[in-house]
Amino acid sequence: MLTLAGPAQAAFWAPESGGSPNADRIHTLYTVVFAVGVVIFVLVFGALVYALVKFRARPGAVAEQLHGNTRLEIGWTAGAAAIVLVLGVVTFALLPGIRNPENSDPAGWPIPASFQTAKDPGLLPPDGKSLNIDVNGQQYAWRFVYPDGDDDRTNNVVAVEEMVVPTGTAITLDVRSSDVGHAWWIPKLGGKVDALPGYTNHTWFKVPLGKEGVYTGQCAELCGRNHANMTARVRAVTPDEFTAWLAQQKADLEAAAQGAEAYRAEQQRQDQEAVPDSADGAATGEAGTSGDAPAPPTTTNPEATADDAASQR
Ligand SMILES: [Cu+2]
Repeated sequence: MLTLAGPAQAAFWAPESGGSPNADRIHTLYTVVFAVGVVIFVLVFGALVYALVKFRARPGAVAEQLHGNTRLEIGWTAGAAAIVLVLGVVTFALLPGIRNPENSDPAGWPIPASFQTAKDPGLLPPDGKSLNIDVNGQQYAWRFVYPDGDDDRTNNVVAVEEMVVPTGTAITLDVRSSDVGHAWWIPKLGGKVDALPGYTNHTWFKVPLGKEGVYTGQCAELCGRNHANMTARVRAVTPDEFTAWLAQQKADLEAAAQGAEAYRAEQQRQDQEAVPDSADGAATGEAGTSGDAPAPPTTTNPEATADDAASQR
């Protein structure tokens, strides 16, 4: 009864689909292969059951001795070859649409030209424009870094666990890991992609306009004791909502940077106020013994360090 329940059936015959064209094509491919398999199953088992019943042993019957049937043997060899050929042609016809990103829709999110990353053109849609998000797996969460127009990842908008994306827009992903092997998988948005340390894999998806919503998935590679809690989530919003979300994240980031700046300035001011104490201590030859004064800033002498290293050798 559990296996017959609707949700259990959702991805039983073929992977889930409906969130991105590549997932839909994977689903189509599975359906075609499955249908061919069902036809072969019915034919083979039908012939087997028919032969078992029709030619079963009867008292007094003598089995006919025969050898080979050239027409039949040529037939099933050619038939098998034709089946493999059909499956191969269908697969290779659908593969490019699964692998290669599609252009954004005209009503998709307008991607700023500065957001374009230097990427192999084969990993970008034909028009060369995508919203490229860095997906980093780490025990036990996914971290998403959005582009901001420069080459480094400093001060970029970051999301953890939930990726927010605009609909109707080509999203390309650089999938990496900072510790062990993970696998990125949101079934409705396409196939699994390994997230490996020291290597970057690529995938893409495009949630159709009007299909806004939350698409869930799960780390698909056993990555440690908390692997089961390493969920993945993509929230697809309208392009306008995405513009607002990105602006809000950016504003929060700047507010946090300003807060940190103000905190550092305050700390520096307090340190400077405390300086006279330690200067007195130094003057009387008691440096390092005055209890409440902060230690004077230490400077690293690169030559001394090099000498130390040399003497250790
Ligand atoms: Cu994982």
